[in-house]
Amino acid sequence: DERYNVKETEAKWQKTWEDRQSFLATEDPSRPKYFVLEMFPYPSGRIHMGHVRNYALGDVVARYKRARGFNVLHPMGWDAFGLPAENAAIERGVHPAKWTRENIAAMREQLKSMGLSYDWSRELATCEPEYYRHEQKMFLDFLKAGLVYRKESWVNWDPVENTVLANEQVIDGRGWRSGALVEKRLLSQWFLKITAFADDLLDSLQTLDRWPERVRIMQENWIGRSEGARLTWTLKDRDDSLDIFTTRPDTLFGAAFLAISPNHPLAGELAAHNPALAEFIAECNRMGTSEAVVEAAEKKGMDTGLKAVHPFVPGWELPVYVANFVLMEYGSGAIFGCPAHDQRDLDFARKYGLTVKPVVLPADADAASFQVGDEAYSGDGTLFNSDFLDGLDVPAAKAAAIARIEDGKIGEKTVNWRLRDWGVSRQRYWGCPIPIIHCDTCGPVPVPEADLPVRLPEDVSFDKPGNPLDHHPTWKNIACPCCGKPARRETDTFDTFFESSWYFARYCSPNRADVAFDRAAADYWMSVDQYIGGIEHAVLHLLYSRFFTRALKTCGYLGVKEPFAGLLTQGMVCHETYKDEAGAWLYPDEVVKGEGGGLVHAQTGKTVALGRSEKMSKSKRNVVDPAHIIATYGADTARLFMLSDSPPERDLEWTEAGIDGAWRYVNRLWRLTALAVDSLPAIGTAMPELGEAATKLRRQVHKTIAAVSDDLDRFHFNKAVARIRELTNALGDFKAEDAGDWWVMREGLESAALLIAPMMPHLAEEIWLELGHAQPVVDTAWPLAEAALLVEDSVTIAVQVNGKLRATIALPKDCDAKLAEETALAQEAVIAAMSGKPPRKVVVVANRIVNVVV
Ligand code: ANZ
Ligand code: ZN
Repeated sequence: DERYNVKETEAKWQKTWEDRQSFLATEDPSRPKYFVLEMFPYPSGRIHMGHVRNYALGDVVARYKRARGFNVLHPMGWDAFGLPAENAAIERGVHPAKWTRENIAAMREQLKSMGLSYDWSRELATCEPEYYRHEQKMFLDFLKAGLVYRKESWVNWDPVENTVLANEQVIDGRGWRSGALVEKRLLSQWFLKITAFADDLLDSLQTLDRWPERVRIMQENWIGRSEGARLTWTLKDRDDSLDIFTTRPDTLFGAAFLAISPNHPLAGELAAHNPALAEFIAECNRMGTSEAVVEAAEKKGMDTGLKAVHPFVPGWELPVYVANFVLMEYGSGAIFGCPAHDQRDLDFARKYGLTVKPVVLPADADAASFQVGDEAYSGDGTLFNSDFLDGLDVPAAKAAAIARIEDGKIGEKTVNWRLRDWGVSRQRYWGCPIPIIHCDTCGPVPVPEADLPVRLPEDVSFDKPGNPLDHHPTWKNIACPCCGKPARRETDTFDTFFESSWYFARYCSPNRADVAFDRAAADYWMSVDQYIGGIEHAVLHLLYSRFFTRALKTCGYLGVKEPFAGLLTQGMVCHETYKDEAGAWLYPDEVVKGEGGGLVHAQTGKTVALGRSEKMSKSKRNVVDPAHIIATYGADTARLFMLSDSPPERDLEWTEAGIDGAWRYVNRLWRLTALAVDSLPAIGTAMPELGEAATKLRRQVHKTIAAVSDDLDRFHFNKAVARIRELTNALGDFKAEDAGDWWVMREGLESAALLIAPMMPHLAEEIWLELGHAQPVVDTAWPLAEAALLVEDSVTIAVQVNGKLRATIALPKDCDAKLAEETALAQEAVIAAMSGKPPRKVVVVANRIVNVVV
C-alpha cells in the first residue's frame, strides 16, 4: 500500500511551475486583469502562522481567478526598512543591510516551500536604492505640488542616550534601554499634507463597497469630520481673546468654565509668572500629550485666575482653566465646558466644584425635576434654561446659536478634522534618506533630481547611541546645490510607512529603473482588485496608501485614486497557552497529556496549567513554527488547515487534531485516486448510459462544482473545503460496478482535483497527473457545472433543425425557454446542421422539444 510522498511531490510541482514560468504576469489587454495582493512581510527572519494564513488566503484567490480566465498579477516583496534591523545591529553587531538581506533570503525559501503562485520576477525589497530612489523623487514632486512642508514637532528624547526614541521604544514613559524618564523635544520635521485630501478620503469610502464595513468605519473615525463652530470669548481685563471649537453651540447656556491645553500659547505666557502653573504644565507634558494617553488619564486642571465673558450674556464671567484633557492639536486647543452634557466636563466640574446646569431636556423628562447625576446626558431633547434657544430641538438650537454667533461676528460655523498631517521624519538610520540639503544661506534645498538616489551609506557604526548618519565622518557634508557653500545633508529618514504606501503600484513595473511606474502597465493593472491582510493595518497603512495614491495621481504618476478596490481582513491564528508550576510560559511542544488525562510537562512530568487561547505570540510562547509543520506534513496540509475551520475574517484556532485531520484528508484523496485509476475509462470517453446511483453521484459532483465556485467568489473558503470533503466522502463510499459508474468516478475525481487546486495545488497536480492528464492543472480551466444537473428533476428533450432530429439535451424540468434555446444552439450537431446560417425562428415546447428553423 503506497503512501503519498509529500516532500518529493511538492518539490517536484514547485519546480514544474517555476520551469514553465506559470505565474509570470504580462499585460494582456485581451483578457480581464486581476491584481491580487497580500500585505508584504517585514523580513524578521522566519515566517509565522499569521503569514501562512495570509498567503494561503491570497493564493486561493489568485489560483482561482487564474483558472477562471483572468490575467492574474500576484506579486510578493519585502517591507525591508525598520527598527528591528537596527536593533539587531546594536545587539548583535550585524549590519542592518546584511541582517535584512539574509532574512529575506531565508523567508523567500520558506514562502517558496508553501507553493504560492507568485510572479517572483517582480519581487522587490524596499531597502534597495533601486526601490527607494523613486520615493525620493516622489517626495520632491510632492514638495513642488505643495503637498510637503516643514514644521516643528514633538519627539521623544532620551536624556541619557541623547537620542530620539521611536514611540515603541518608550516603555511606561522610560527609554527602553537607558530606563531614563523620556522628555519631549521640539524638532523641525517634514510633513505630508494628508489633510489636503481629507474630504475626498472620507467621501470616497462610500465607493469602497468591497471593503469590510468595520474598516470603513475605522477610517471614518480616524479622519473624524466634526461640524461645529469657532467662537471667540473676550477675556476680562485683557486685550486679547480666546478662540474655542465646539460641536455643541446649542449647550452654550450650560457652560461652566473654559479650558485651554497645557501647550496653548496663553498657558505658556501665564506660566512665565506662575510657578505652580508652570509645574502643572510640566507634569502634563511628562505624562505625554497623545490622544491615547490623555483619554486614559485622570482629568485634571488648574485655574488660571482669568475670567472669560459669556458671548450671549453680558456680565456672566466664567473661570479659565488649563486642563490636561484639552489637546493642542485639535480645534483651537481651547474649549468651553458644559458639564451637564459632556462626561469629561462633568468629571471635571465635580472635581473642582463647578456648576452643573442642564440645558437639554430628554423627551421623557420633566423640566422641574430633571437632574444630572454621575452621567452626563449627551442625547437629543428640547432646549431649556437657554434664553432664545428654549423650546428648540438640538439641531435647530445648534443652527440658531451659530446664526447668533455669526450675526455678532464672534465666530462662525466650521468643520474640524481629527486627521493630522503625516509627520514622516524619523531620526533613524535604517530607512530611506530624505533628499534634502540644509544650507545656512539657502535653507532646506531639494537634492537635484540628477543626484538621486541619495544612497544610504553602509559604512556606519552603531557604537554610539543615536543616528549613525549623524556620526558618519563624511556623508553629511555636501556643497549646497544652490550657492555651492558647504552644507549638510538631512540625516533623518522616512517613516517606514512611506515605503508601504506605494509598493503595490511598483509591482506593475518593478524593473523599470528610470521611472517608478510604467504608466501603461500601471493603467492596466491598477487598482489592486483584492488586497488581503491583517486588521491591524485597517487605519494607518490603508489611509496612507489612499493618500499617496491621490498625491501620485495629482503629480501625474497614476490614473487612479483608490489603491485597493477590494479588501479582506483576516483574523488571527490563535493557540492555547500553557504555564508551568512556577508560572513560566511553555511552548506547545513542551506539553503532553499525562496519564491522568491532565496536561504535564514533557520532560519533568510536572503539572501544566492550561490558559485560554490567544493570538500566537512569542511572548506567550503559544507558537507553532510553520517550517516544522510544512516539513512534517507538507504545504498542502498546512494550507488546507488554514482555510478549513473558520471564515477568513474570523480568528482561527490552531490544534493538533485539526492539522492531523487535514493530513489524513490529503492522504485519503490521494489513495482514493490511486485505487481507482486502473478502472477508470480513458480521458474523453463519451458518457455511457448511467444507472440511478451514478446519476445521483454525478448530480452531487456538479452541485459541488457550482457551490464551491460560489463559495470562492464570496471568500467562503471554509465552506468550499467542507463541500469538497463531502464530495470526497461520496466518491469514497461509491461502489462502482459498471462502465457508467466508472465514468462518473472519473468525472468526480477530476472535478475534485480541479476544485482543490486553489487550496492544495500540489496534491491537485499529482492527482490530475495520475488521472492521465498531460497538461498541468495550472493551465487547466476551472470546471463548469452543467445547469441541468443542479436541479433535482431534469428532462431529456429533442432538438430539431428544419424538422430533423439533431441532438438530445438534458435540461432542468420546466426551465425557461431562453436556457433551452441557448443550450440547444450550443450543441455541436446543431451548429453543424445549421451550417453557418442564423436561426430564423426557434420554437421551444417546454419539456418536449426545441425546433430550430434556418
Ligand atoms: C462644548 C461641548 C458641550 C462639547 C457638550 C461637547 C459636548 P469632536 O466630536 O471630537 O469634534 N473639544 C474641542 N476642542 C478640543 C480639544 N482641543 N481637546 C479636547 N477636547 C476638545 O469633539 C468636539 C468637542 O470636543 C467640542 O465640543 C469640545 O467640547 C471638545 F455638551 O464644546 B464641546
Ligand atoms: Zn546655499
